[in-house]
Amino acid sequence: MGSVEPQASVEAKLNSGGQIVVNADSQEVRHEVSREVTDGFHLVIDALKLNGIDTIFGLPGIPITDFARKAQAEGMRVISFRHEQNAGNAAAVAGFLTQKPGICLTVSAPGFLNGLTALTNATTNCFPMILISGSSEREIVDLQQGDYEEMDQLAIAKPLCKAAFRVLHAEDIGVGIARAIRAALSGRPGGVYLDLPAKLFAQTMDAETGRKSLIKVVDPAPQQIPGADAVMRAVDLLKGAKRPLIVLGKGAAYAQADAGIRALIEKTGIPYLPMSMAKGLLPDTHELCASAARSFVLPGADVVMLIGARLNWLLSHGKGKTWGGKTHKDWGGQKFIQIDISPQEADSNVRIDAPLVGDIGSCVSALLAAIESTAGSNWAKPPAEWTGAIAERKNKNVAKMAETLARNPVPMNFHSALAVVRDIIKANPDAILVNEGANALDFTRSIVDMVKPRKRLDVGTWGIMGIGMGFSVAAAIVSGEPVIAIEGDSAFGFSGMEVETLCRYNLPVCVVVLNNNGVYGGTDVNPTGGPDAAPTVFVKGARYDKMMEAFGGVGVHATTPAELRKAMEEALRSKKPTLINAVIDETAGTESGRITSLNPSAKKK
Ligand code: ADP
Ligand code: TPW
Repeated sequence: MGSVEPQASVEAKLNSGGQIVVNADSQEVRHEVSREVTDGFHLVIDALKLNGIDTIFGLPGIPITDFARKAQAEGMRVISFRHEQNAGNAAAVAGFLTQKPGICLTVSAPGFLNGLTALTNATTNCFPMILISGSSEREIVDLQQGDYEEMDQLAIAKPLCKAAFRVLHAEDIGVGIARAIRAALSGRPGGVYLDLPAKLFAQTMDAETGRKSLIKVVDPAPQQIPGADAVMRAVDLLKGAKRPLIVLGKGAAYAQADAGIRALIEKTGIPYLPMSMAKGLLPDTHELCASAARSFVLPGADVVMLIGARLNWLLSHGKGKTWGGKTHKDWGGQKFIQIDISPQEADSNVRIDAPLVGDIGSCVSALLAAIESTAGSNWAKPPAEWTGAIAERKNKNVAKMAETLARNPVPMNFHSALAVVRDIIKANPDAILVNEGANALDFTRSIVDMVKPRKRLDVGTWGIMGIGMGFSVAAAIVSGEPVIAIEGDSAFGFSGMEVETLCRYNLPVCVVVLNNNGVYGGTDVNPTGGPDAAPTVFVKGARYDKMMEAFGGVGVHATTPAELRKAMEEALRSKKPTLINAVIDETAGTESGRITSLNPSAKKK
């Protein structure tokens, strides 16, 4: 054979399961060896699938384009967006709706940063989400040698989310994904960053060893049972209350303990106030719902039980005039019970007299059991003086609102347009309502009743603009139900390009842009008389409906409630992506909507 080295011919190809099959054949190796090999791409996909995750929201590019392609080829739903922030918002709200971490996939540096706002917003709102981002070559990033899209992403993400991990070796992918899932779901849910450098995806390893390295996470959100003494402390406070109130927050909606919460409220007869995204946990039309008497029950209550709601700015920090205090710093004197999974939440703003740390399902069951065993059928419902006064206040406010809604001004105002939306939601209780803006948000929240849980998705804890289309896409994809997005014209602009995404996936989403020509309204003028428009004012008479038409969806220009009603009914019937440009009086809004008080320099009307 002389001195010629034997030439091995190695042929690698993907088999149907996506693994690389290597056929090594050489003159010396007479028999053909066949060995299955897998790679980073497939290990990430397999790890996600193993954990029941079947959808990815993202935007492709180096180094994750092939990952997105392969994930689709492996049967995952890969929903591509026009901007990463919208993909991130979609992932976050998918997490809220399904109790599985929503996955957002981005490219390095700029794509990662675009997704980061959504990751941080998810963390702020306690939504479980994982931002998976491709990243550049570690060696070059760490020496700051100027790689393509160079950035130390892990370091940047860390302070902005609940947890952050990086995987460098294919054999660690199983652990990396498992840790990310556990961090997102356990305890208080939140956003997790998972950094996957480009090189990782191409790493290969023996398929069988790879398979064994994956982890199916067992019990990622374990029950957390409250202590018996903590339960009794809470029950004793409730028993002694003359004017009790329950506040339901979006944590209660997330927990999916709907039946237990309803049983607790109906058994105790305690009036309740739903925070925005907890609306519908019990129907807003329930006789114990105190939404229409909010400014009466908060200062009037003597014992308040918070269930999955924080005493942050949305509840005026539990003190001040909202709660009956004399000044904005004064405590109103209420005693608080707080059910929360985070042991650190209590006392964050005011004293919590009875903290109940645990998951809401377990806490509510424990309370019900304790009430049953200590009082049974002798549980004293709140005095009629309290419930009667609430009912009276509610009836008065509801009658006043009905009068306002019945008016039919020209042009439309928020009330006359939202009276239509209220009827449509009433007739379609399974539809999901997405809502953002200032006036568009506040008026929708107070006018449109929700009757089922987790049907209202909005700007949440930060009051962030831009969630509209991302939330709408995810809500339609994960629920299969129709979506109605009520959008201020400014709010819509933050994610408006995703109307193309709605059309591309042919989603049953009806977007209503309440168009009053600007941020809060369209009446500001440039005081200098110069050519620039005032900072809050947009192009007058803009036709947002044409944007939807550009991509093959249905666009409607509505100037009356009757036109709006017809268009919304048709959208729900046809299930076609629809955008209704609802023309609203440009003088109708107030600056910052209902939170003008937080903006000391706001123009008062
Ligand atoms: P809202 O804005 O509706 O008032 P927040 O976002 O302020 O609601 O509060 C939600 C709270 O719910 C958070 O403090 C979070 O820790 C808590 N939470 C989330 N999931 C659960 C759960 N499964 N069990 C108990 N508490 C939960
Ligand atoms: C990411 C500040 C709060 S509300 C709002 C802005 C810009 C828009 C209000 O106008 P819109 O609604 O949507 O037309 P309406 O009904 O009052 O006319 N950037 C971010 N988040 C926030 N909250 C802002 C800016 C803001």
